[in-house]
Parts: sequence; structure tokens; C-alpha cells
Amino acid sequence: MQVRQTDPKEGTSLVLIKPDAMQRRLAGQIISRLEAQGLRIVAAKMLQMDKALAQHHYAIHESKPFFHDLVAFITSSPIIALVFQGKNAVEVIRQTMGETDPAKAKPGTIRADLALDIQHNLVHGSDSIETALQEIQLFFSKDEIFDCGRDAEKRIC
Ligand code: IDP
Ligand code: MG
Repeated sequence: MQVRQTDPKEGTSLVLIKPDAMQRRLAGQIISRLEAQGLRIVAAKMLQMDKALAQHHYAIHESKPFFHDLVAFITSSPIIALVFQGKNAVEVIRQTMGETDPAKAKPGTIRADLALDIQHNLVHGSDSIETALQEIQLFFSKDEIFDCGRDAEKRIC
């Protein structure tokens, strides 16, 4: 059987469909917009983040004034965590999401088109290749990720 090789420029990134997106029935639309960029889902699960996971995931913001509210928001109801794979995945996802503050995000981005405010901005995407690897490990074990290179025979590529 022919095995397709993963493009060396292909990367992976963590995406979280945040509580506001779930409550507003926007999960499908957000996932569609990311798939439309040519990215593929290689891992997915629904979960409710607990305080410890939220504090770890957002540790970089620990000293920010919005940290407490952010942890309360992200743990407030279930989310969907996904790993997307594809060419320049981190950058493509960041561009598709738009800036953190929807008021500043470019038209056509998820946040500009659909988000309500800087906290309720619907979606998380890792901000660098290094961060992506750390964040993916926080949410998924290795055997939950259907990596394209490793699992080409499973025909998700
Ligand atoms: P990002 O999600 O675009 O990477 P970050 O600066 O990493 O943005 O902030 C993480 C999350 O914290 C944001 O997505 C948003 O939900 C929340 N957040 C960021 N800045 C503020 C703020 O000034 N007020 C309230 N919430 C904020
Ligand atoms: Mg960030």
C-alpha cells in the first residue's frame, strides 16, 4: 500500500472551542473555517477543563488582571479540544482566528465575524510551534493523536 509522507513543513497546533462558542452553537462553523484552510483534524475530545488544567494552560497570563476571570470562563462549561495538522498550522490557525480582541480583528476572521468581546472570543489557537507541542501534550496522550505520518494507513491524510 502506498504510504503518503507528511510534508516536512507540516505542523500541528492545539485548538480549543471555548465555552461561548459551544453555548452559541458555533463549534461546527469554527471547525469548518479551519478545515477550509486545508487543515485536518488529527485529535478531538469534548471535556470540561478543571481549574488546575486551566491555570496550567494559561500559566503565561498568571500575573495579568484578567487571569482569574479567564480561568473562571474557560472552566465554566464543556469545550472541544482539537489538534489540527497541516502546512504552517500554527500560523494559519492564528490568521483564521484573528486578533485576540474581536474589535481589532480583520474582517473575515472568526473573531471579527463572530466573537462578542476580548474575553468571549470563541477559540484558542497555540501561538508558536513550541507552545503548540506543550499545549497538545497537556490535552492529549500520544495514542489519541492520529498523526498523518504515523497513521497514513488510517486514511485521515
Ligand atoms: P490569544 O487567545 O489570542 O492567544 P492571549 O493574549 O493569549 O490571546 O489571551 C488568552 C485569552 O485571555 C484570550 O483569548 C481571551 O479569552 C483572554 N483575554 C486576553 N486579554 C484579555 C483582556 O484584556 N481582558 C479579558 N480577557 C482577556
Ligand atoms: Mg495566547
